[in-house]
Amino acid sequence: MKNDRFLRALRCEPVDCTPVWLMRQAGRYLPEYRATRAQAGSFMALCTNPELACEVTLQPLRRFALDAAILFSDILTVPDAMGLGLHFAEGEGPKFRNPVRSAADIDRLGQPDPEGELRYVMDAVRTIRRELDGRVPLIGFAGSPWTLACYMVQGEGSANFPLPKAMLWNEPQQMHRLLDIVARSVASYLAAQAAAGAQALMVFDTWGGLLAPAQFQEFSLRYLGQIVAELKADPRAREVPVILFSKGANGHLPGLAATGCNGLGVDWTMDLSSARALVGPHIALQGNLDPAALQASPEAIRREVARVLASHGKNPGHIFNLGHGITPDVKPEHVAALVEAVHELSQA
Ligand code: 1CP
Repeated sequence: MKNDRFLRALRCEPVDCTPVWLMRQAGRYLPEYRATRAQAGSFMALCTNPELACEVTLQPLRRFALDAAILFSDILTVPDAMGLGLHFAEGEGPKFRNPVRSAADIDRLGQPDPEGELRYVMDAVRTIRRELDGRVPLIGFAGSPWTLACYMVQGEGSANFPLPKAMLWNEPQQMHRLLDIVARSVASYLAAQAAAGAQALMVFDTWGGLLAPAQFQEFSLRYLGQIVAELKADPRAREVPVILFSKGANGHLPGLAATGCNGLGVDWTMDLSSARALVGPHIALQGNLDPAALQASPEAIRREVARVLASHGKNPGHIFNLGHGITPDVKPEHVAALVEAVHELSQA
């Protein structure tokens, strides 16, 4: 590995400067991504073609001195492989043809074979590892059971996901049956990504913050813990560090840390100094610049980077990232300013 800063920081070992990667670093803010997506014809055509998925994974690394690559795919490939029929209507977000609305719908769900229905993802991981040639580590990922259940029950994106929320109060046993099969599917999918070459694994719990504390424990945290436990018991994944990111749930960082994961994502609503005080020194923290700061001038971005770095301080275990994904309206020059500032200011 030519650049192992990201993996060292994830193990809370000393680094020459703070490693940085960005959620959604491959995506629509890059003109070369838009060109490759147009060539593929659709987002799913891009995801299911390992050569093109590899190409868009590498595009941001050609422009910026990022310290990790993240597999180009989507969290919704797993429910698609469970039979829900993912599609993207032009100009709209993802939708499922067969959402989960009843006990009978849950009975029909199968656990996908990562080297079967999801083989295209494993082939993308193998292709990217070969093309990266040890330059930087590759991060594999999946959605959390709760976040995937939100889309599976609602059938599409939503601001507050009323249907899955109604299910958790009206039919909690059905929601648990759904979360359990999704958790087993996600654990086996992540272990297979590790076997195919992913060097770190991240679980995106984008909608964890929609839940009140008691529901967060019961419907999100419990299944995140089940996934970490399964990965740590699997010889294919045992040595591969796991990062959990529950957006909007910074108050739950101690519970998330207690799962035995190696790193935690932090959104921008809590300072890293406070997050560190909650979890102690032995777990890495990843974050947490407000993604909207990328709209500001390069000078302002540099000041905000300095503030985030100072909030964590010089102690080991910080991976710089945004508090959520890059939006499509961001100028690539502003991303360049961010990455440069992280490396320069953390060295000084
Ligand atoms: O039009 C396009 O080109 C599609 C836009 C797009 C992209 C670039 C989607 C559809 N997915 C992705 C890639 C993607 N998604 C990655 C790639 C790696 C990288 O970070 O560079 C990752 C990690 C994801 C994960 C993902 N997909 C999450 C979790 C992280 C987060 O941002 O909160 C979620 C919630 C999704 C669902 C999804 N997929 C796509 C969209 C537009 C959405 C959001 C839908 C919604 O809630 O309305």
